[in-house]
Amino acid sequence: MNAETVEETPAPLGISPRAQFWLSTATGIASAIVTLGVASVVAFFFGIVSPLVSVGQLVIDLVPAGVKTVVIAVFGTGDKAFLLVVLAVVVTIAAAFVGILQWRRPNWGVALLGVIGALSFVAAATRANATIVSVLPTVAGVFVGMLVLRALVRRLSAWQVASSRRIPRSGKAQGVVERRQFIRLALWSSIAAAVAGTGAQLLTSASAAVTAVRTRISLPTPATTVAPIPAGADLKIPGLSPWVIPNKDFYRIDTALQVPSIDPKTWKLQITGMVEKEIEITFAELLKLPLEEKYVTLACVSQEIGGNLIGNALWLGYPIRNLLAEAKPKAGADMVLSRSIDGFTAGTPLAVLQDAGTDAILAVGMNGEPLPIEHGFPVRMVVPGLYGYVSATKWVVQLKVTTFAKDEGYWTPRGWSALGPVKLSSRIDTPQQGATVKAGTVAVAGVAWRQHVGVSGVQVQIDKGAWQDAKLAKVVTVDSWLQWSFAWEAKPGQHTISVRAIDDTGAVQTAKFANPDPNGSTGHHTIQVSVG
Ligand SMILES: Nc1nc2c(c(=O)[nH]1)N[C@H]1C(S)=C(S)[C@@H](COP(=O)(O)O)O[C@H]1N2
Ligand SMILES: [Mo]
Repeated sequence: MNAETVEETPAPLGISPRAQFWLSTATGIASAIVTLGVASVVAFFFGIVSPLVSVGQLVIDLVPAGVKTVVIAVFGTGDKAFLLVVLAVVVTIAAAFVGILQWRRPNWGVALLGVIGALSFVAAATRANATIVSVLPTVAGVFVGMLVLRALVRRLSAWQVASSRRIPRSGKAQGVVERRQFIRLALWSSIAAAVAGTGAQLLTSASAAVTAVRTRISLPTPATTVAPIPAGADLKIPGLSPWVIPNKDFYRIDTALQVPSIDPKTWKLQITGMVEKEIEITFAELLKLPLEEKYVTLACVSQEIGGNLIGNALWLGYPIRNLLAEAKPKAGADMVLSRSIDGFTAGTPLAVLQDAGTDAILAVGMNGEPLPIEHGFPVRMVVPGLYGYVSATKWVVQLKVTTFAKDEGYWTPRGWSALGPVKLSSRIDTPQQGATVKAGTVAVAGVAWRQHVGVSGVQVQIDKGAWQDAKLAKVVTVDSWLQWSFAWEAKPGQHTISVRAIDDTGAVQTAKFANPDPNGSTGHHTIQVSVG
């Protein structure tokens, strides 16, 4: 063996360009974790929402209605999870960019972080009920994030400089100490921030205190109760939605990224605006009033034909008309703008809320329990016959008597109609679209609704044949949906099944297709099934 071949080729000096790229990316991500972690902890201590939530909320409020409709159509009630995933991806890319920039051009990364911070500042400052305190999490998080970003890039430079030299005798690259210092700072700062931030987020979103208060509430016995659900109202056919949807399965739609947690002790409702007498009522006072029970089906205007943004529940509450009668709306008023603590608003015709036959209520109970937190605890509105976006304000804190000319609800400037009466509609629950069923008698069943008007007939059409009457379940109230069933003699092959409803005025559900926006979808729910 000859001496030259034994000699090692010297290791390349410095950090390779590719490693520099990834290390500076990691630097940016570590700084982002620190920024968000510090912000979440500060937010927790002040009992306010963290920047990620306020930025997400701003996105929700700014996203064009069309995009939102698509997102809701695709992800349904998972729309917020989708937004969070998108936000996480955007934050990661932005963070990587900040790190790379700071590495290539010192202080540019810090400046970019400042710009991103400014956006978050605006998001926090423009939220409903924003105060000086609202921007503290952003300011603190961005400040500490900037310090960590600078420190990390400095250490990375020190490592780079040191590793460009050789250890005199061995010829190996130097910089072991600097490398260790960089990795230590990057790891410890991001682990500490991630743990503290996640802890703070969990404590905030679980709103442990309010959850505990809610479970201790015992609702008063209603002054007016409903009879038990009559036999025959719930057909109990496998695959058919139950007539009353349990709270845990009830659809949820709102713009709140973080569910408001309201302590009922501090809750009050104000009735203001065009009234002779302003009224304020506390939760304790509300519970002392004679409460009424009502079955009402709540429906979302965003529901596609055949969709499931609809549910029927037993609500407990107090008629809004009684409170309005006390406040005495002034002449000329035609709308009540209800406001949630989170800034959401709905514009409801004053006449509907005053109508003795409509039973619009301030609800405190849902299916025998206090309202679940995500369904509006402690108090929400429920108005039979109107889509949720113009009537069913959750976490409601104010009713402003006003006019449609002067005011508009949250969704109106976003392209949805100011008025939102529920349209006559029906749905096939079983069999499901694309199902294979056995030849013979098949139970086709579903629901039909036109709250506050009532449904008097449901018809089924097989393969474009004649419309045939379905059997209706027992009607409990015109304010709730109605189940129906149809015994279909299924013959082998591919078949199409459509459904339409007829309301109590004799109107037949239109076949004309319409998208949910601006005021509710129309068309017949139609499914394809194979009979084997
Ligand atoms: N505060 C608040 N209340 C709200 C909303 C909202 O975004 N924020 N969305 C409304 C809409 S669009 C619907 S369909 C119903 C849904 O009520 P649920 O989530 O209890 O089913 O709530 C209404 N009340
Ligand atoms: Mo809705």
